[in-house]
Amino acid sequence: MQKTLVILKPDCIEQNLAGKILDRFAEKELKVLGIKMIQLSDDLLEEHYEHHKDKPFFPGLKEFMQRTPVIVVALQGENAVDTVRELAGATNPTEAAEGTIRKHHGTDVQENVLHASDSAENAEIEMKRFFKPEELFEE
Ligand code: 3AN
Repeated sequence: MQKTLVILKPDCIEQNLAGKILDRFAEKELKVLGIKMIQLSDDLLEEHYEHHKDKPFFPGLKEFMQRTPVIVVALQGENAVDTVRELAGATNPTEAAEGTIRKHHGTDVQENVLHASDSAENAEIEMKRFFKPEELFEE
């Protein structure tokens, strides 16, 4: 069993796609351990996108991620990290495979519907970043 952290980004919220995306996770038998809607702060975004902090697109990325509240979701299931990244598709929707969430609903490399942890190690870090222990309901 593995955990992963998903952020349903502002373009997802604006298109009212949250239910549809959560259904895709349920179809893969991923269980929700925690879920909440939050407005991302500058500090949280700077920590989460540390690897992009010096990139020219960072200010635009920050503005986009704060355009509406987002929904953060902690999931658990078999191979959860790879399962969700496969469902999501490539970062750039034009390069994403047919049938993936980003291919269907993504706009461009920035407005690509969701964030998903890229490793089990990062999933643990990201879950702690966005959830307090008492907000996660593990069996
Ligand atoms: P992923 O979200 O697929 O793991 P990362 O970690 O490379 O991809 O990028 C994190 C987020 O930063 C992306 N989801 C996207 O919103 C944004 N991003 C990445 N590259 C660019 C870019 N060249 N221009 C604008 N935004 C970008």
